[in-house]
Amino acid sequence: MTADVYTMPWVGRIDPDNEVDIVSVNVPGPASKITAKTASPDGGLCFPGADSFIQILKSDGTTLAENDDNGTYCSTAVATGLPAGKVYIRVRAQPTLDISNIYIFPYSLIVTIE
Ligand SMILES: [Ca+2]
Repeated sequence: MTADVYTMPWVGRIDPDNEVDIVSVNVPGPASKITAKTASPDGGLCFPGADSFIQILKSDGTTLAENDDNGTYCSTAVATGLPAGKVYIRVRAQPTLDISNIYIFPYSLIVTIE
């Protein structure tokens, strides 16, 4: 899986429409918890045109956790019990939306490892 290595702060952009961003994160294990959430670029709430969808993936592409809306149009996914190694975070527009050229938006990605 091709991915940029996550660094904090992370501001990305879904552009063009239907773009998918993937970043990698190393967790220390043996039972790590990772929380990945999107926000607006300034860390605030997402708005209807910035409707992100987030997934935490294993290196084989298996989904560990995913979320569309966390109470706003932003997304928060949490995966627990992770062994040491690399996980991937995939951000895209909410996938059931198919209206072209509307869901182009910047976002920030906040990753916490415990
Ligand atoms: Ca959403």
